[in-house]
Amino acid sequence: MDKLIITVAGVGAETTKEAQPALPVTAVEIGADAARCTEAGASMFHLHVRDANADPTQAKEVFAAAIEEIRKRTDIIIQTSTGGAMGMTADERLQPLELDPEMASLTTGTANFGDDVFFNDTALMTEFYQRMQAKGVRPEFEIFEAGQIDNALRLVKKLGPAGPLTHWDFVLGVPGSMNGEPRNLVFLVDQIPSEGATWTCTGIGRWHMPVTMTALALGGNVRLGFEDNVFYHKGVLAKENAALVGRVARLAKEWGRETATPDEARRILKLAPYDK
Ligand code: KMH
Ligand code: ZN
Repeated sequence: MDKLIITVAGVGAETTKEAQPALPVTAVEIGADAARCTEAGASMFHLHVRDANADPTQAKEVFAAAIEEIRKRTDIIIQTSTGGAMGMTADERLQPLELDPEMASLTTGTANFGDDVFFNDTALMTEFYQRMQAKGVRPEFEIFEAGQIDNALRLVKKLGPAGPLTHWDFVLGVPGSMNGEPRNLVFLVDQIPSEGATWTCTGIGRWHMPVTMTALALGGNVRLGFEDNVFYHKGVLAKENAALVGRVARLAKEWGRETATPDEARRILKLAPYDK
């Protein structure tokens, strides 16, 4: 079994400082947070950024500032979000691709998202996929609902691959979409190709630990962080993203599975080596 890749979704677009006072929002806070997470065992950072009011933005300059601060401190794989925040246009959401990140998220279908709708129709996902292919940015297919896997596989079949393997992230427990019961994760993992594919998953809110433990049992990878869940225990806030990373790293190690360093994760994912 490969070493465990822990991805940190440390910022998000919807989590507020009120809900989690330790949420990193400035470039320096995000850089320092990513470094502590690497130290604790993470190898990838799913990156959203915030403006001066801590509101979500997809502005290229704000991403560039956060990436610069991360890079001063850690070689963690940086995966920029193209999901952005609810209601953003496709052009807004695409901006961080101009910075040539190693990876970017790509949701392949529309989903209910709380009281909102996370809009990703065929035209949008096709454009996003083609832009990633053209730039050599590896997509992470973010799957909230089962049919989104079929959509992603259709894109790969029609337009060709966007790298030597496909990487998937099952996001379970968003109100309005699939929940994080073990049978759902088992079902989704079963739908992706058994060869040339890697996967991670995350449980939203109270689904964080059930999804994590199921992923470890299945030999998959894990995503966590304040975008997805702000609690360490029920009603007890996590002190920082690194605390959530550390717990999963310890659990995996107890089970005989070490965490991957960023460079080891690059090899597992067949990404280009990081040029320091
Ligand atoms: N903020 C959500 C609406 C992504 O980053 O690609 C979507 C999201 C997915 O966070
Ligand atoms: Zn995200």
